[in-house]
Amino acid sequence: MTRTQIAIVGGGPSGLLLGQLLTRAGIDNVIIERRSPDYVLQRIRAGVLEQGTVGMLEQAGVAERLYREGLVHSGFALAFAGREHRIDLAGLTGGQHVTVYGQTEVTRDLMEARAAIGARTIYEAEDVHLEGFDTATPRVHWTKDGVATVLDCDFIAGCDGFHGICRASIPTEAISLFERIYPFGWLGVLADVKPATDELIYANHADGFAMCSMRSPTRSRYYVQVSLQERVEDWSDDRFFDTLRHRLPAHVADCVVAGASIEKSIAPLRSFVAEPMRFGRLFLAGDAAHIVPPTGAKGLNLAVGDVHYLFEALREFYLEHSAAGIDAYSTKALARVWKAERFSWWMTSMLHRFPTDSAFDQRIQLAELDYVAGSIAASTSVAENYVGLPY
Ligand code: RFL
Ligand code: PHB
Repeated sequence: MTRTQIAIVGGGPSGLLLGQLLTRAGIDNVIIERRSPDYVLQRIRAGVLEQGTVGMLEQAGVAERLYREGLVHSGFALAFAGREHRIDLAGLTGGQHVTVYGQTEVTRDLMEARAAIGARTIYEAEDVHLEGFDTATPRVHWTKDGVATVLDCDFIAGCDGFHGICRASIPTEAISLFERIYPFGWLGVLADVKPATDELIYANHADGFAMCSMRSPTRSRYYVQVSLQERVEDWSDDRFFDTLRHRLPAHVADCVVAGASIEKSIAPLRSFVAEPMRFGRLFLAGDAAHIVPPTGAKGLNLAVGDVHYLFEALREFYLEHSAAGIDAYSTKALARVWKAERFSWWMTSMLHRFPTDSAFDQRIQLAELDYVAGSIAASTSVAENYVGLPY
């Protein structure tokens, strides 16, 4: 039997960042992760970081490479009806921007920092389960290499993603779930080709949404909306790039360089929130508590926002001997979460083709985009949400 102050279940970006902040504040923690480090690093996901996220990574001491290699973007484009409208993030928000830096890189930086600081991480932990988080003596159990371990702790941080066990361990009568499942997914391709444009493009097209993103000046990330019945095996690289080009404005399509995919996958789109984010001595953070469709680039940023609130609460508990922060955690985090849920839902609704859409619905989408393009007030609203609401 071993002991720690905070048992962190899940070694994705939420768990790793929380662990790094706690360790630097002198608060002992152990991360229990079901997968191997390589597996965690191979999940290609988010690419856009809010300034608040970058600030948190700096606070954790892991922003050096990000500052060197991350791409600062001060705008992005909405494309629709053969036109393009640039959202001038910097101009509309008093100089704010976002940084394009892959989640895989954030994860790698955090893993290396954790190894360097000598904090404990258990990878490939099997049969992880929680006990007594509604008492003063919570415990986490797991098995590794056939050996069962029990970890005593003060608190458990449930950072184990949407399919994790932490949220599922909370009695159903103590938790409310809010969900919207969208009738489509995103087929994403990563390829080592020069990006078509300098900034990201979100395109509304009668045949479905498409978007252009990137990871570096030589690595592109593209997505097209597909129905949930589609199988990745049926999408050759040629078919993908033909579909992408068809849905982009002609002058952008001409700049798309097709290349062999180094990753190709379909992600379903979902909005989901679990309330509250605390049950006894268990806190939920990141995808364990909420999911957004990727259209607003908010998932990873929201996870980091939760970690901000949770770290401050735990720091206050240990260093200032006050439980006020942990008592306020769920309420504070959820207020910001719901605003990002709204923005992500709205961007998704405005940009995708819904199978049930009538001609009326499609005209309304175009009117909405035209309104955003023509109104400083509407563009400012998009910009301030995209760069991230304050903590
Ligand atoms: P993660 O990354 O899912 O990590 C959870 C970790 O917990 C482990 N785990 C367990 N460990 C122990 N015991 C168990 N029983 C466990 N069950 C699970 C898992 O192995 C994993 O290592 O959650 P976390 O840390 O909260 O991070 C959330 C982000 O990963 C997620 O929100 C973003 O990737 C969402 N997202 C985007 N977010 C952005 O902010 N900007 C973007 O541009 C963006 N693009 C995206 C995205 C997500 C996508 N997909 C595929 C879901 C684009 C895509 C396509
Ligand atoms: C990405 O680069 O993977 C990406 C960028 C912006 C989004 C979603 C995904 O809104």
